[in-house]
Amino acid sequence: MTIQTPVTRTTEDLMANAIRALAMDAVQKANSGHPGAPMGMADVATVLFNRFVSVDPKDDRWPDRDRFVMSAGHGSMLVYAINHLLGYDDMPMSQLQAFRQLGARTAGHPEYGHAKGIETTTGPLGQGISTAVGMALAERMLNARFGSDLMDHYTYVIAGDGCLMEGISHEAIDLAGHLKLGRMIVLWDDNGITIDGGTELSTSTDQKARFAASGWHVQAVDGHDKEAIAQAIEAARADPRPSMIACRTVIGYGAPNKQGSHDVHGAPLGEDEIAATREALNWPHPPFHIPPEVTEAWRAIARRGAEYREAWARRLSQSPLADRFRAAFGPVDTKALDAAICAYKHRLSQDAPKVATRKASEMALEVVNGTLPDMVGGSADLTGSNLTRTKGQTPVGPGDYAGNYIHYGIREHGMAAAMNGIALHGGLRPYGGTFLAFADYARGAMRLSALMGVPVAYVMTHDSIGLGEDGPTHQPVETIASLRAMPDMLVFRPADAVETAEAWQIAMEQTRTPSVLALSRQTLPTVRRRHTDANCSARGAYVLRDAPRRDVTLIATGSEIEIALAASDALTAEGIAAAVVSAPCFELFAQQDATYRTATLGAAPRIGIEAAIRMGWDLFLRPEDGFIGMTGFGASAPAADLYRHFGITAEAVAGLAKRLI
Ligand SMILES: Cc1ncc(C[n+]2csc(CCOP(=O)(O)OP(=O)(O)O)c2C)c(N)n1
Ligand SMILES: [Mg+2]
Repeated sequence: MTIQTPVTRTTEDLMANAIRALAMDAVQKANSGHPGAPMGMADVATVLFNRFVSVDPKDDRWPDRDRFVMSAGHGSMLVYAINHLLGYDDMPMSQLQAFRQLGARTAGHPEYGHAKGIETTTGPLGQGISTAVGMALAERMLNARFGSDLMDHYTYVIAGDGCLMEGISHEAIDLAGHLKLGRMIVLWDDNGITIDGGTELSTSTDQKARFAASGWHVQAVDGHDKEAIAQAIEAARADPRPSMIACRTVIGYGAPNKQGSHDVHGAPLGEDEIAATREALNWPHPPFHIPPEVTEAWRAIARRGAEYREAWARRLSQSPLADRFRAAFGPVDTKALDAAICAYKHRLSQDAPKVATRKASEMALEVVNGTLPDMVGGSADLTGSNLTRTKGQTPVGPGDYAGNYIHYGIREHGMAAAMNGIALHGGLRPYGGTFLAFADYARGAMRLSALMGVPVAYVMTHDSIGLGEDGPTHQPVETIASLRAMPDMLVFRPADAVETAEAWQIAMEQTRTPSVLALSRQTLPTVRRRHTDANCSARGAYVLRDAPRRDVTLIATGSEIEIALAASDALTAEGIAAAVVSAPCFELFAQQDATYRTATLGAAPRIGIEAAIRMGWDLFLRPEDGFIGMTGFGASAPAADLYRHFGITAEAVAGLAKRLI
């Protein structure tokens, strides 16, 4: 199709063409990347920023800034171009010229933390729109706490056909519609094209009807008609429902021979087509050159944002809630947490409760939530099983955001992404629960927690065959190993109430690392009977029961500590000295120095015990050492029968120990 070249060009046309030119030139220089989406959505993005978005490149952490999420992360050049044009000091033209190169901030997909103004990592389609739900929810929750003077912004999302086809988008749209997140505005790049070709190859969904069915305000516009776009955004902001604007666009708009085709989705245009595009757009400037008047027009947006931020800062300084607000956006009070957890552990060691670690988690959360006022709990419809809701917590509901507990519904993936969004937004500290086996349903977003370094806490109960009768569909055997395989994620499997409290303390002290707490359904004894102020779990593994000498070292986690201790008792009765090492967190143990690790593990034969597969245990076990655990899926039966059936017993451990020494 041909594009019509307007006779006169408004400033916004030039601003949009600057995005197009930078996108096609950067992709060409990198010889890699996606010019189609940035060129197609350049008009929408220009109108959005020029007329609506409040950000201040001089203070990219300003809490009340509008959030902009490029959910179609392959269109990263749109973000880099805009951030360059707005004047972010870490996005000079040299960064655009180094697009997709090692060490550049301009990674293939937008990476949170690499450059200012990137609100979340996107690229896995569907994550951005779902993370944005958490941002929009956090905004309303903080608005309920601090009022519109301090928190009153929008969350804008550009989503492509891919984002809307991904299953997670359904969870996100459903949740946002239910919660009436009216400050969330999704601009759908309705270009009818994905990688394989036209969208008719793979979808027949009426997206507008889908959003409307979930309670969204829906509009459709020509995504190249700037006045229509502006009017639609205006209406979206005014409507109390979350809004979706279907922006009918031409992918690669401006490239006369390639636009409108999947050829322009993810490959450089080529020198000839770039020359033709310059001609068609009447953009005579050389690559990476933006005329000063165009830059100036973009900088005016930044100046407007700075004025808004300054006015906001004045309101904050005069607000009686200023200290509380700053504390919410500041670091966790680790001193208060340490004091509270220490006192609580003291009581536990004396009381020695016999409770499941999921119950112990609830008990620890009473302490944590009582100490840290910004905690936000939740569960994917398993509140009574995950035990994630503490006494004072009240639920968040449609239009009612004063609470601090979120019923995420049966949406594990959406919950995890929303928690990322809440954590990224700042001001609140999210945790949420489901069964450990369903970590697989949440994994895409959990992986982004780790990659971005956001300290979300995942409460994952029913952590082994020990859950019993629900059977192998619900019994994780490979899940713990797979989560341990994920870089930059702390996986805790505490043995008792004391270790569970310690795990919560460590998780809440993290500033850049998410945590998983794998917790038992079944009751476990308190094994840490001697109180220590020190957090023993912080070393990852430690000697729980020492032996006068080491004939064998039994290393276990979680519910299998009880088995290790029973085996140690049996062996001791036979004159065999068996030390027991508790290993609640492999990742933290791996960080200890060699001296500590050697002293903890000893030179004697070792046996690892965990009701899960062996993968990952090489951190503790040498080839000649033994392992008692699972080799396949579980079964449906009472827990005690299952442990016997799969040979995870004190007798089996003692027998293996005798064979090894
Ligand atoms: C979860 C996930 N699956 C697959 C991909 C690979 N991928 C990147 S872009 C894309 C097509 C996206 O189509 P659309 O959102 O319509 O983008 P457009 O082609 O219009 O730019 C695919 C399949 C991905 N990035 N994430
Ligand atoms: Mg598309």
